[in-house]
Amino acid sequence: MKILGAKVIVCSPGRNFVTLKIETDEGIYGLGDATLNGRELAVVSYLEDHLVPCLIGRDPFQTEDIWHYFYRGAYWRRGPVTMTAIAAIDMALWDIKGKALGVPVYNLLGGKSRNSVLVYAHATGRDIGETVDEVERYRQKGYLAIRAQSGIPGLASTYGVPKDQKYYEPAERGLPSESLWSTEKYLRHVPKLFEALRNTLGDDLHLLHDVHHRLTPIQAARLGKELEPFHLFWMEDPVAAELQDGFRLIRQHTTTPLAVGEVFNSIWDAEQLMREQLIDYLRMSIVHGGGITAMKKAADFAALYHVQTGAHGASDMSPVCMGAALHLDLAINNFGIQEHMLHNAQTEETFPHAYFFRDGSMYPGDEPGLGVDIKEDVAARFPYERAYLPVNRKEDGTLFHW
Ligand code: GCO
Ligand code: MG
Repeated sequence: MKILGAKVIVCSPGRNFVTLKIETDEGIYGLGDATLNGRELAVVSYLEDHLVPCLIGRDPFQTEDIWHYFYRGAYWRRGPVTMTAIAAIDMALWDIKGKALGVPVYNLLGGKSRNSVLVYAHATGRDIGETVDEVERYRQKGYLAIRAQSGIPGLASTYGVPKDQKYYEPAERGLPSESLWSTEKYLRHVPKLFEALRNTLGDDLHLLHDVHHRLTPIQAARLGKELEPFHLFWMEDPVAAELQDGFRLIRQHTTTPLAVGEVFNSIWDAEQLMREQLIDYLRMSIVHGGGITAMKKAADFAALYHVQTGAHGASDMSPVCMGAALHLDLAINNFGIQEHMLHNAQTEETFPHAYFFRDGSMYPGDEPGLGVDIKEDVAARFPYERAYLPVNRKEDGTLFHW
């Protein structure tokens, strides 16, 4: 089998998605997600101008060699744009391999290691009362694990909280908006949120929280300690993770489990964190972590250090990535949990998929390949629209982590 060509499809059914479609001489095609929130067109150019021409004529079964060709062979390694582009190619090739062999991709990765994939949903509210109600609403839908975020008294906008009644969607159309931040107000508020959640909902539910990179190590240590009585499943991205050493300090102070990695694009971003057992869950996604080939290796390395996976699955991972994630989640032994942020109705219409949700878990389905397709005529109805994540400032105007 030979690769005949590949095209990059950009669409915006409510938010922007970039999809790579690789076509072969046997009529089989494969899909890969290439979406990098707010930097979508950089990946489109990287693929169209630099990688796709090198793919023509290759054997799509050579997932390992093609991955190294683009990673090692390019001389310039790593970085989110590069690794998202490589990931898209890798996902599409695994999709082709599965379709050609007539098997779902999980069977090429080791087969089923479990019956179902535990997922967590996002519950947010403008205040503690609304968040408690939202968590309860998700519990009634069957979710066993729920991430809880709430507006912070005295701050006009908060990460994770929708501005109107729609589902939370972090990227906004147009140029970046600006949010305001106060570490003090945040640190005073969050323990009260989890105290209210446990008092109202009891101990059974898995509760998660995303700090979104905003604390220093000693502040994160304080928050982790104050959250210990509420037994969180994890505290996510407590600090900006460039300084891997910073996690030692957090770890010395708290037993609240730590999850990190949604912005990582290479195993080297997490190697020290895993080797020194400074984290409990690796959040790298297939689309930003270099593909199925790279993430299978990262998961196997994590297993050596008792680190489990907890892949990023926000709405900016397209259904193609979600499908790919579920195949890997089902196949590896050290799977922990999968994030599941719902896509809107237009996205569901654009990307028909075999995966489904039932009783708190998800299933990739048994279709050959990844089990996700794209309706190009529907995608064409939703052209690209410039959109960015917000920029964050402290109340005195200092630029801060978003
Ligand atoms: C999460 C994430 C998202 C990101 C978004 C950025 O845990 O789901 O933090 O909300 O902010 O995916 O592109
Ligand atoms: Mg996050």
